[in-house]
Amino acid sequence: MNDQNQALPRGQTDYGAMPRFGLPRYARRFPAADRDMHVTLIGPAGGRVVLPLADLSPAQLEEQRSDFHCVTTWSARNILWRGLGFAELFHRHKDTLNLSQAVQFVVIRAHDGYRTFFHLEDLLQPDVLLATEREGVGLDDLHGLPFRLVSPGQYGYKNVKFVKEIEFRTSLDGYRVPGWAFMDHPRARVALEERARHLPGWLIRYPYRSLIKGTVRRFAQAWDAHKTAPPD
Ligand SMILES: Nc1nc2c(c(=O)[nH]1)N[C@H]1C(S)=C(S)[C@@H](COP(=O)(O)O)O[C@H]1N2
Ligand SMILES: [Mo]
Repeated sequence: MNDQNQALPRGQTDYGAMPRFGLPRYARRFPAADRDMHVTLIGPAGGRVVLPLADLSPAQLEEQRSDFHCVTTWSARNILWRGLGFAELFHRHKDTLNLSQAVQFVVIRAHDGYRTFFHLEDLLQPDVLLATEREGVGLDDLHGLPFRLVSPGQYGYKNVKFVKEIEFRTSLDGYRVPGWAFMDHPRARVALEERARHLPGWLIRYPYRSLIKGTVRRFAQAWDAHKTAPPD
């Protein structure tokens, strides 16, 4: 994963950079600069742990270089992230949050309204981070302040920006996918080309690939407008 010469996963193309990207409806959402600078962990019985960004010490953070794979087939290689190891976070707060064997799912919600769900085992992989820095600088509105999930084995849409809440659950009852349900695969593992539910990954590459150009443009235009907007 760290080797630049290593082949990309099936269906992916090196984009050379990491453009601002996502579902079109999130293009114009910029979680306000004064958002809460903490992440809330929620247990299945409603227990909560609040982790303020300001309380993290450099000694707690891990560094990682990894490739990033958007489901629409663009990839960005060798990105440097720093953050809290997810497994470490899980084990540290397991007892306080009552995270028994029955907890098998996780829902992550973001400040821009985005959300997605996980099988807990995918988040306990050793390369999953709750990142606070990218390329040596703190995250910003572009790539997901205050916390961003980095899960290199899963497609970009599981790499949640602007993380607000991490909820540990025993079931997915009552959970609603934010967009079309077929687009949110429960696992979204890049190695298995799990791009979408019910459809073979290789098939959906083609329609998805055609969306890249327009989406990058839309997200870049929204960002430019946001940067040049006069302050309220
Ligand atoms: N909160 C939030 N997280 C998100 C998204 C989003 O729209 N909102 N889009 C996802 C998708 S589809 C991709 S490819 C990456 C894009 O990350 P970037 O804008 O930092 O390149 O963020 C993912 N995480
Ligand atoms: Mo994506």
